[in-house]
Amino acid sequence: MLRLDKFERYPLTFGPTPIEPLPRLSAAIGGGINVYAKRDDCNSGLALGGNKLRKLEYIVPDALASGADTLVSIGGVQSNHTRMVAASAAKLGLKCVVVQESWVPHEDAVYDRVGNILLTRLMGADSRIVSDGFDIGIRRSWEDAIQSVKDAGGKPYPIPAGASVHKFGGLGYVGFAEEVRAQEAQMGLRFDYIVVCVVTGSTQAGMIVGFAADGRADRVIGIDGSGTPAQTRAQVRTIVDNTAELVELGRRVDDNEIVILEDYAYPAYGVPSAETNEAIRLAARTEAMITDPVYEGKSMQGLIDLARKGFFPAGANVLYAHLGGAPALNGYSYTYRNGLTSARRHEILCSAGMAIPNSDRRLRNFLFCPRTVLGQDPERQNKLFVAGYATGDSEVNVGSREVKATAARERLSRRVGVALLGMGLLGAPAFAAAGGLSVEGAWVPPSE
Ligand code: 5PA
Repeated sequence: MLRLDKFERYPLTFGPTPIEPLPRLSAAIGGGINVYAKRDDCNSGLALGGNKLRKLEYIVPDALASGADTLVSIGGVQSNHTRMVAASAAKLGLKCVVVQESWVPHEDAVYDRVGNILLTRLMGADSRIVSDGFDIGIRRSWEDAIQSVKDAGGKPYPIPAGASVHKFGGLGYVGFAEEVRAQEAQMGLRFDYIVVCVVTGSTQAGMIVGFAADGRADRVIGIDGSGTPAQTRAQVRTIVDNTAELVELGRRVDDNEIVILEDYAYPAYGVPSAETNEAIRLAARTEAMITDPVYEGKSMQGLIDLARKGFFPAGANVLYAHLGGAPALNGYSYTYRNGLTSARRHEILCSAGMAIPNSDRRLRNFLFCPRTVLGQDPERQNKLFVAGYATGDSEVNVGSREVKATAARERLSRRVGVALLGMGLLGAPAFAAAGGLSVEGAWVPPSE
């Protein structure tokens, strides 16, 4: 029995979060596993909620007891954590200073104006953007902010990045494990694995301690989103030890019980890969479950990849911990400006009877075809849809010429309305004239 009850908790959440079966996602992933999500993304009415509130519930009593008048914390420009600290401060009637470092090498016209930072500003926090890059450790910029509050005669209460290396940072997710155990009893099942994104570490660390109580510490599969996994692992190790002692776990958690997979954080913290984007779209398309490109999309990508590699035995119950983070999507508007993934385009084109080599990823990325062209909209049936982008890659060009020929033949005989032209966009009007069609065109970016 873990001694979480020793610690005061200030309620910021609605209470236990629902566990939702995801049958359509499970079927789409394959591998015979049953995927469920624990919806910590829907845990509160405070500024869209998320994992940080579970942690802050155990930190706020300490902040109030300290007599502080200002919460001071730190994160990236699109930090969910600083949004949650700003929300807690608003709710408690405290002031709030948050340092927003330039953690992410990502550019979008509205990145520093929408999503998390917009909400943070709305809630009255003093949000200070600085140019320092990504680092989950203790930061000079944060110490400067703490000092600035003191200099102005205030009393700061410091909360580190992700609330992680705070002495009580791990407690909230011990509570998550206790909650899951109670829900398992009600549901009459047991989760074989828990998949969770890890960056600053206290979410996973708390879970590890919580699930260590019933022998499942190593079933908590951390998917690194930091891109600096050695530092993340070291931080998880420290938080596990500290938290285990606080709740009197009564034993040391072994190093091999701390499972962190490093394969999904590429190309960088906060930057989604094509595979992350496919995972985000799959969860959205099958379950209307929205994940973000920084954290949850990467853990979703990890879950999907592990399932497809056979990591989970058939029949396994896999609990995906959805920790929130969707507001950041607004800062990626350009990334998701096209409605369809390359894979989906490929599916659609194949269903229109076109032979497109599945193996050629670059070629698949090259294809573009809006849904409406394929016979759903009679208005557009007589249009030749042309897509292409200029590339110096000769292989792609050779492939596209073949596809062009096939597509054009199909197009003209079946009057489906699709043709693909690689190098030769200029040829489109000729094809169209031959078929008595009008032309629409679009340029496709080389990759998602
Ligand atoms: C974050 C963190 P930990 O930092 O506890 O490992 O949690 C990772 C994580 N999912 C997972 C979401 C939605 C998260 O926001 N976010 C940080 C932030 O500043 O928002 C702490 C990095």
